[in-house]
Parts: sequence; structure tokens; C-alpha cells
Amino acid sequence: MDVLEIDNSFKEFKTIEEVELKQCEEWSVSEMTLKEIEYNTFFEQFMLRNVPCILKNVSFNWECSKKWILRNQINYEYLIESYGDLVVPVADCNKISYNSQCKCEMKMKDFIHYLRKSERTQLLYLKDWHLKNVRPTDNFYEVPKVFGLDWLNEYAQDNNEDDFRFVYIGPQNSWTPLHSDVYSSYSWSVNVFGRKEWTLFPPGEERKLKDSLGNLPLMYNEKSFPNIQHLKIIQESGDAIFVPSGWYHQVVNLQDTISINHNWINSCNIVFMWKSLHENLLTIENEIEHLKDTPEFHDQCQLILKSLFGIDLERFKKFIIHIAQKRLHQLEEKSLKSFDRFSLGKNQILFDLNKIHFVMNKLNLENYKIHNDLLSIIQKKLFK
Ligand SMILES: O=C(O)CCC(=O)C(=O)O
Ligand SMILES: [Fe+2]
Repeated sequence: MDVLEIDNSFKEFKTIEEVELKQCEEWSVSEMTLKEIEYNTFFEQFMLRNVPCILKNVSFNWECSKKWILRNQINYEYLIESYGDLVVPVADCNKISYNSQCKCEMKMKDFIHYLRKSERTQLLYLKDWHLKNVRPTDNFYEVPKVFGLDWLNEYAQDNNEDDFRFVYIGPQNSWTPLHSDVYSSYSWSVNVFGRKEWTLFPPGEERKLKDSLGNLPLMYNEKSFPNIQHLKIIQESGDAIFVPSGWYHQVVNLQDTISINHNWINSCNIVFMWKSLHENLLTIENEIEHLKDTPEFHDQCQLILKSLFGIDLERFKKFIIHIAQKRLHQLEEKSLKSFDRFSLGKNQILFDLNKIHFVMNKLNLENYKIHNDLLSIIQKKLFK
């Protein structure tokens, strides 16, 4: 098992909120290979600071690079043979309804038949395909160690729930509209084949793109919006991109492209998740304030929260309580697995518990009660 561990120094938790809020003054994107960056450095330089980076040559040893690609081309035959009968989610980039791309489902083999045609009349994009969940024993890729601290997929795996691990296959010019990721999570994405152009906006910058009704454009266009801070990043074949929390982004496939990505949350961005959940909830409560004195008010707010944000308060609490209890166990039993092939070092566990403690305190302050027993057990472990 691979151990994720950080320097002792992170145990000095006093500046916890400062770290969260610190912003990078200069928007440039670092590039390095996995060999050049250790877990601890990635944790400090990119996850805690919440800034993007590119990691070079990540996927060359992955099984999918050998099997899905043949002589520098997508191996259509192999993909049809292995996955042809699976049903996959597909977006139609040319069909827009209610400010988003129309979605449908089709058999993988039909999508591949479409993709291999030299003349395509449509612009279809296979997105958010949970292939790893459907084929858990198919080890077509390996999670890079720097992306190993993944509470979201750890929780999903432990509880047999839908995961946040996806495969994307898109022809040249297919695109993903401007968005920020689910729950304010991070994402990482690796091009197994092809190239992407990413446009990323530092948090808050997207506000300048909103129209008078508060709607964002489907795609940002430099000419219509001069003077907006943004980063343009070309992600080459084999590269991983780290997309930080709350950074809006849009993507264009510059060639036919296959990528694998995860959305992930951990102790470095759990406070972002909490803050955006809370902000969403406050907005909803405000919007339906006229129902405030009805008995359904609370449930209505939670229903809307679930549909807009993807998760309600009860599930959020369940999520952090699960991780909290697991970390308390891990503190005693060093070998307990976390996510994928990873286990955690003591400093990492303590750091996780510290952030959980911070969020649980916030929940209690807002009267979204967390058991005091659990809080005081964590407190004892942290401050003994
Ligand atoms: O590759 C794409 O088209 C979009 C991926 C994305 O939005 C992400 O990884 O967060
Ligand atoms: Fe995204």
C-alpha cells in the first residue's frame, strides 16, 4: 500500500482559514513530471494554495494507453470488443436547451461507430461515463499518488454509492461549457489520447461574466469580455491537469480525445465544500422566505439544495462523520486502507481530523447538530 503523509509542520493548525483564503498573485501554471513532485509538496503548493498545475507524462504506463491506443490512433476495435454493449451518457454539443447541452444515452459501439466516421454530421461527446464503477476489476488506469487523498470516492466506495470517476471521449471541437465542479470539488483529468484547451478563471472572476439576470455564458469568448483574468492551458496527450476548487472552467477538445478524470474532496478543500453548501442553503432560504412559517419549510429547502447543489445537509453530515470515524480508527490501526491503494500517515490523519473538527464546529454553530461525543473525541486526539 502507498502511504500518503505530510510534514509535521502542517500540524500547526492556527492559520487554517488564512491558508484557505490565500490567493495567488501571479496566475501562471507550473508544469512538472510526477517524479519531480512529492505528495507532500503537491499538498502544500497546489492543494492548499488552490492553484492549478500540469503534470507531464502521467498515463504512458497505464493499461488503457496500451490497449485503447494502437499506432497512435484510437483502437476502435478494442473499445467495441471490450465495452461495445455498455450504455454510455452522451451530450450533443450542437443541441442546446435551457443553457446546457442536450444529453442522451447510447450503446458504446454506436458511439464508436459515430466517432470513427470521417465525416461527422453531429458533434457528440461521451461524458461522465462511470466505467471504473461498472468494471471495478478492469485496472485500465492508476490514480497518481498526488491525487490519492480522495474522501469523495472513498466514501462512495465504502458505501456502495455512485462514484466520481469518469471517462470522457470526444471528437475534435467537442466542448464542455463554462462551469465549476460539483460540490466545489477539485478535479484532475488525464489525456490518455489527444489534446484539450482549458480556460480557467480564478474564483470570483466569473462574476464579471454574468448578464443582468445573473446568468453565465455557455462559453466564454475573449473578444466579448476583455480584461477578464483567465488562464489558457493546452493539455497534451499524457498530461494531467489539476483543477482547483471553485475555479470556473471550460474545455475544448483540439483533437479526438480520451480522458479520465475524478472529482475529489479532501481536507484541503472540505471547507470550500462546506462554504458553498452553506451559501447555497442561505440563498434558497431567502428565496422561499415566504414559506418560513410552514412546517415544510426545512424539508423544502433541503430538497431544493439537493437538486441544485447535488447534496443536502444530512448527507453532507453523513459524509464527514463517516470520514471522521474512519480516521479515528486509522489513528489506532496503521494499516487501514483509505481510498484505492492508499493508506494514511499519522500527520495526514491528524490534518484530516483537524479540518473535520473545524467544519463540525461550523455546523454546530449554525445549529445543524453534530454529536458532541464525536467532536470531543476528535478534540482529545488533536489537542492531547
Ligand atoms: O474534459 C472535459 O470536457 C471537461 C472536464 C472537466 O470539466 C473537469 O475535469 O472538471
Ligand atoms: Fe469540470
